[in-house]
Amino acid sequence: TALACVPGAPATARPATATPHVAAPRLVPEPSSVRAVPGVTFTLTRATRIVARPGSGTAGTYLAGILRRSTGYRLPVVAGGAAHDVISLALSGREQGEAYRLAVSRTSVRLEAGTAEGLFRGVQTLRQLLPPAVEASTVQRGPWTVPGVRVEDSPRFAWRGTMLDVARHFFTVGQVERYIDLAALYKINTLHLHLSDDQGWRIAIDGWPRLASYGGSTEVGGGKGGYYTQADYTRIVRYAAERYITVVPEIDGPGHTNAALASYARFNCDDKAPPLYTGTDVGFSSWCIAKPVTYELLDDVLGRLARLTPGPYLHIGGDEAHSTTAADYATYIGRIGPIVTAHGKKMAGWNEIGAGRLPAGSVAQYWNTATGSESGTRTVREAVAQGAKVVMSPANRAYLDMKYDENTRLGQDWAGLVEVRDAYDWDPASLVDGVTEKDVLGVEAPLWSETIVTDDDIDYMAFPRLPAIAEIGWSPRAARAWSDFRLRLAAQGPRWSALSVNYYRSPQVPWP
Ligand code: TNX
Repeated sequence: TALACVPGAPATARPATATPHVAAPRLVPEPSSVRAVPGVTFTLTRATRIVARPGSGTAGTYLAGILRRSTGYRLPVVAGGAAHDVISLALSGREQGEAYRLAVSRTSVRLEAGTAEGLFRGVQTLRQLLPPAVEASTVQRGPWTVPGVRVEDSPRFAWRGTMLDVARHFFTVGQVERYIDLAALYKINTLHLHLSDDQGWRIAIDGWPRLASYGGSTEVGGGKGGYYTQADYTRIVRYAAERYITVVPEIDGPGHTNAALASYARFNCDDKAPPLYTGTDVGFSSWCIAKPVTYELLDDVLGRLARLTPGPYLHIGGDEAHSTTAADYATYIGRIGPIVTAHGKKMAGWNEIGAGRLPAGSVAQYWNTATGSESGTRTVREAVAQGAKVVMSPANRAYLDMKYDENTRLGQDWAGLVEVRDAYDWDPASLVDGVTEKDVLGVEAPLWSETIVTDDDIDYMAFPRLPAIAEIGWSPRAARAWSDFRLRLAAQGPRWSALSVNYYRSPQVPWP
């Protein structure tokens, strides 16, 4: 809007209720409603206390953990008391689910929500209202001011995810936890872990020890790979849960199964184990559809994961099964669905699963680049026709492993180059004919790791595109505009610097 061009005016598209020289808050994702309270600021001091009322879960201690490191203040978390110089977190009957409201006055910051999860989402907004240095891991100089503001907020979609491919390159528990914290700042609530692929099997399964010990022993490029013990996986699940993030584990099949096929000769139709694979081709492997052992294995694996995973979904992959006939593929989906259901979970899978018979409550994750009624949209429509919901991850918009431009050192370009604006400027409810708002469960940004090795690599590809996808998932359609988003994104740059996030300084964004 024109406002953004007026010096001294708030650089966002909101009404100019803020007093001059007090910039409107620059939040990502944009809340449903933000009203500035002119002339008011709250200042966090050495004496500030965090009042976390009963039922507020981890939100208070999580906030304290962040604020203590950078402010050096004690910031005790207490259950009640003082009305002044406090940040208070309380449950209220006015909101539900992830919704929250935040009110900043001269003497207090008041956060309320219907659930602990809602309070946790609200804490992320409060972090972004504080100066960027609040994100540092060492003590910084204040003042620690929060602009006077009233925020009312709730998410547009229930599933706001990111996927980490720990199969092509293995990432340690610590690396996954670091990524969880960065995602939490943008109100991501789902972590999809791609636990198996041709290049590696990454989770120990009782009774099938060679899956992890041999199938997990390498990765793309021939490095030493790795796998999670069940205790490791449980640590990740718990760490995510403390941030109100649901883990969705994926065991891919019938394609993308070479690491498992290499681990046990009897999984193969010809009883011969192929060698381990460290390249980046796709589509060459398949479970043996006719063999009972395939389903004995899947029952054990999915049963184990169901018991270790509190969330409602098991992701069964189903993508790019180019070495499985169409008839075998349909047979396979028809058999794996009831296995997932028998273990008390709902089935998620890539959009191809729409070609098979889906159990009630299934989720199809759309990764194709086709739009409208193009042929590549057929399977997701078939899934919707069976009552499935859709998570949108179109590769040319939502894939974090696509290069930004032709100079990007990391990543791939088979789905095109994906600059920040490409990642942001689309809508999940109007991409595919027959997949409308009511069919869309949410959005997800997958980070495939053929070229991704270090934390710096993860950061570079995820930031700033993960926040773009997170906003698509959270903010009301009407609140989203690229011209405004790029300014709010720019304000995140100093926060990422304080967090030591190696982000991509896109030329589309006016970084400070
Ligand atoms: C396609 S998209 C894949 C992955 C690759 C990715 C690389 C999909 C469901 N499968 O196996 O890692 O492209 O961009």
